[in-house]
Amino acid sequence: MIESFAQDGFCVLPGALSIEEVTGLNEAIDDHQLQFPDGWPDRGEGGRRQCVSILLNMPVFDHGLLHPEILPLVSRLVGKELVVEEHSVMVRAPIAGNPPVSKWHRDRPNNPDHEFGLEALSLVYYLTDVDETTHCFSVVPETVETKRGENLPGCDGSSARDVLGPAGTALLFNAGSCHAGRLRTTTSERRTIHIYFGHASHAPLSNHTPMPRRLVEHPDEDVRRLFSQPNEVTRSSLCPTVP
Ligand SMILES: O=C(O)CCC(=O)C(=O)O
Ligand SMILES: [Fe+2]
Repeated sequence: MIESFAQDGFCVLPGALSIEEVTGLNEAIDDHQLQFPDGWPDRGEGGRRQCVSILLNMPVFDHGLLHPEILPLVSRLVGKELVVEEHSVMVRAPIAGNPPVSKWHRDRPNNPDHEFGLEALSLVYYLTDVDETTHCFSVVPETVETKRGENLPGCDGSSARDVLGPAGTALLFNAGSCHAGRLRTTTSERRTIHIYFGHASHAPLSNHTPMPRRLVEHPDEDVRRLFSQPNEVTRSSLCPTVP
């Protein structure tokens, strides 16, 4: 997996979640959408809704963050300063007509000083089956030498690879890689979890996700360390009330 990540800037992890785990997560999403509809704003792009606060209410999502087989790989890739930066769930609606064109982009810069060129690492879980008839995540392979070099190619998606797989598939990608959601005319909804990891000594990557107290103040020191670089929204939600 490490070699494949160094070669392409991403790797696919089949069967990362069991069918039972996927079912439990989808039920939690259904419940959350009913209880907290305002937490699911429509972000355009042919019907993309994304919730950044589901962790606060649904501890069933902790497993994907602390996954016993994936977290060691994440730690090996990012290094000893590993922290969790962002967590969200995305729901992309079916599209009856022509889909909008894909928006190719890099979420973050690459980091030439890092062994794998990583400023941020993203972990995506598919919670619905993804194939040629559904929306999918698509990413352009780039070697670690390219990412750490001075002549980063443009980002037009022409050599992108579509990541397909059943619900429970996971994907790790350098958030500095060129990627997009490839949207299709489809009757299927696509559901994904998006997690970003970064470095404790760098500024927080975003101010989107409030991390829950049960993780920030977790009894296990190794877990606490993952949440030791809280963004502002986390700090403000955890601080004691000022009279
Ligand atoms: O929907 C997707 O597969 C990609 C989404 C994405 O690139 C992002 O949220 O930054
Ligand atoms: Fe992105």
